[in-house]
Amino acid sequence: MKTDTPKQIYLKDYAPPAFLISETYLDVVLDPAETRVKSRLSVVPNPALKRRATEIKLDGELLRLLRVCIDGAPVDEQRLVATDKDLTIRDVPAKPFTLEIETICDPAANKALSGLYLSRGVYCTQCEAEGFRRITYYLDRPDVLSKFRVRIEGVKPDTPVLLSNGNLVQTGDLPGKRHFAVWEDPFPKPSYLFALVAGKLAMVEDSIMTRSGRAVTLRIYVEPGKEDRCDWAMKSLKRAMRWDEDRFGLEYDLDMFMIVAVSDFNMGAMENKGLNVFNDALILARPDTATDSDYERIEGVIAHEYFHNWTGNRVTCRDWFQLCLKEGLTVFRDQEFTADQRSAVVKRIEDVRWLRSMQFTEDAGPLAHPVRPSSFIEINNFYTRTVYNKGAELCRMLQTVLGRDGFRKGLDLYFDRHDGQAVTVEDFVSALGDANGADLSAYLLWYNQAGTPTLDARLSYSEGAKEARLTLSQTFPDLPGQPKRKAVPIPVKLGLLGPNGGEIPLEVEGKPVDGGLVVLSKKKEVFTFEKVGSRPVLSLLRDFSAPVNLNAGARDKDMLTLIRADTDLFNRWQNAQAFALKHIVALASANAKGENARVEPRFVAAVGEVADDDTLEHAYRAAFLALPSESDVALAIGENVDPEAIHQARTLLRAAMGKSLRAILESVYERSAPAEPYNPDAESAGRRALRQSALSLLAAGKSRFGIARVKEQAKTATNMTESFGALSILSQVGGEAYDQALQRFHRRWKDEPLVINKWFALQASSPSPDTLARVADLVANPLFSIQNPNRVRSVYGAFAHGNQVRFNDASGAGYDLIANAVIEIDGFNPQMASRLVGAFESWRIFEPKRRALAGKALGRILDRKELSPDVFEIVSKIVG
Ligand code: 0A1
Ligand code: ZN
Repeated sequence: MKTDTPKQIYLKDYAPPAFLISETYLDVVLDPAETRVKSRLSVVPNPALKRRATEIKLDGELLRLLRVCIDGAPVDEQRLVATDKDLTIRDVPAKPFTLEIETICDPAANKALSGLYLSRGVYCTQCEAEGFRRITYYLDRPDVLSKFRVRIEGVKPDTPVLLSNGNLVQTGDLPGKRHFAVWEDPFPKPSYLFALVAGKLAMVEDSIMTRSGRAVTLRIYVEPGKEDRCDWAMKSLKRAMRWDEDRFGLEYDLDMFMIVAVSDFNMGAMENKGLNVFNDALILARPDTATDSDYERIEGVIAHEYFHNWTGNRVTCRDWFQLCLKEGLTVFRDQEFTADQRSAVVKRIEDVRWLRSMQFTEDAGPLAHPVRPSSFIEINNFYTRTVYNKGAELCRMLQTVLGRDGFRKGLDLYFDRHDGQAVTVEDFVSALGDANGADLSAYLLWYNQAGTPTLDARLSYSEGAKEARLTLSQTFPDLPGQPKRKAVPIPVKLGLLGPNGGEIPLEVEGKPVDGGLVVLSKKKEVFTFEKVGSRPVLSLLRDFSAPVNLNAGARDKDMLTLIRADTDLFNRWQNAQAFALKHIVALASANAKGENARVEPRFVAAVGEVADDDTLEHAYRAAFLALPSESDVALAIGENVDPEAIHQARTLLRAAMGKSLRAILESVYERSAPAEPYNPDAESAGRRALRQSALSLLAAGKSRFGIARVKEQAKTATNMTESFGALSILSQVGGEAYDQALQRFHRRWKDEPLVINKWFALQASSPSPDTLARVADLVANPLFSIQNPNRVRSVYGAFAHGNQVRFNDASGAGYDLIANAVIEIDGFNPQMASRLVGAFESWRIFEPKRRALAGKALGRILDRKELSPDVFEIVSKIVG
């Protein structure tokens, strides 16, 4: 907590560390309120620096300092200066020395969940980004890599399991029911990858043989009694390990890989070397407790954390500005993994839908920042959609330009050059370029500039010359506080469709266009395609080959052709979304003006054809039926937004689809049943997803068939996907059936926190006017705890981030509810508070009355004296 204005940290001020730590020995004696940590550090003046420093400044927070020794001799008080952030030791030797420090920390009091804390009696650590400094004084920065040896001591009955990174080298019993374990990690690592876990944990074990023939033991640790929910996580881990060998030639490097699931965790999971710590929501799954989406997320996050072992751990970041180096690349890798496990096109659709909705919103608002930011107050605020997901898009773009093999060659060179190092985005882009004899430096602009470029496309056709001329140009939106931006290279995958929907071969200057890819490398460029027999329809930005806003000015007729007949499945969906978006915007505007709005029957019919087409995958058809969200529509409108009008417009379109497509949807529902028993695989999940979309539209259209099926499904479903799916549809229908189903669900699952989170989230996301009152009840429910991040996300998070119409309620009560929660949570967990307050990022796009109310709520937060730097940074940017 602080009262003065927090300091900005700048990338341009990066300086290498004055000292390195070649070896780190930690002796941790666990105790809930007084954990004692003795460190012994082998400190070496940084040989790369000319000037020798005479003092060393170590990071440290919330520590009680007991003792400091250098080379075995106590350092007297005059040579020590401790603040609430660091410890400076003066007159240190000019040659390598041993530094010993003894401190005490208080895990039980740690509700910020950064550093060493207790989660339901289990000691665990979270050190990224700057949590290690809450365990001991250290050079807590990613460019200081050290070999760790850790001794953990605790009371055996309370902490029978003692874990840290690397290999277990010694264990032993001690008097007084105590015991210890010593772990050694042979790989030098930065402190943010350190982990320690101790507690009463059950374990599930498996093993895998790496492709070079090394046996690796795989262990998942969970709360006792939850062992039967680890099967999917273990299977996913094994598939991820194999995939990384096959696709990128990357093998695991220790004899053991461990995962621990904990109930209190600020994020999804953490890639600590050899000892990943997970939010239990991303490990535990059983058919009756987890939905298909949970299974897919578990698979993806397990893979993500595992892939970090190379992209993040073996090659790490020089400083936190380079965060995208590990996160963007690792998200890209997990996306590719999921695409291979499931349907590639459906995965791409899911990722693009999310990117457009979430990252484009961030990039268009007050929190916009480059994929590699140039300054920050609190690094924890930069684990963002931009760093992660736009960062992944940049890797994908580079792969598109280099081709899969070229990209692989580039990554091989990156690991050859930089294994064991802490590097920058420039190092990454250079390795990709050098391996392919290409100069990719222009792509660095993508890393350094905020904002989503708009790609304009105009196609003209000359009958006489048989030529199609495509004019591509780019612009950046005005963003307050962002400098003028330069044109970026934009890879554009495209196709031209002939009169019968057939692909016209692309030829420019007599040469075929490889992979249908052109690159716009200036502000504006014209591409002339030859030998085009008749006026073609343009299929643009296939595969979403660059993260841009597309303005193709296409005619409705051409868009409908593409929805029906594009040979590229991704673009069929992309055009359907664009059409739907334009359509809902028009309906909302008519609605706001009190005009009569008419649903476009050609669009509904085209979507119906796709839904009915059994030659297409079920999951793909389900994705097709999902309309853009209300916040997507708000983003497209961009100013003076009336969320009620959007809600009504979207509801109207869904009801019209449900009514007009009734026969198709009923038949699709009947013929898509998955095989029993429940199987979480992609094919069965796709069938369930399509049935759910069909039922949901049928219910929106008030189909008796649909509503009867939903009611029955809510009572009889034997898996969580169908059970919760039915409950969600009932929440749209409302009335007694919904209330009864909610009660039944609660009775059945009240002892299962992960399932009850769904029950909370569903009610908090309801557009119904009584939701504000319900949320007040939910947070008073004994099952709610404001200190548990999953609970906070499922109530406040679901409400603020996922319920546009009620969060932006005309009364302002939604804003007040969240502002109060932010203030309360900031008192103990700033990271969680600052994520929640981010929900206000779009406040300026709403109509004046709502804007005024939101501004007032934000002002109330900013007026608080005791605001964390985390929340201060976000709110001050949002307010502008
Ligand atoms: N590196 C992890 C995410 C993570 C980041 C920060 C955390 O605490 C502030 C925790 C986890 C990942 O990408 O999975
Ligand atoms: Zn990550």
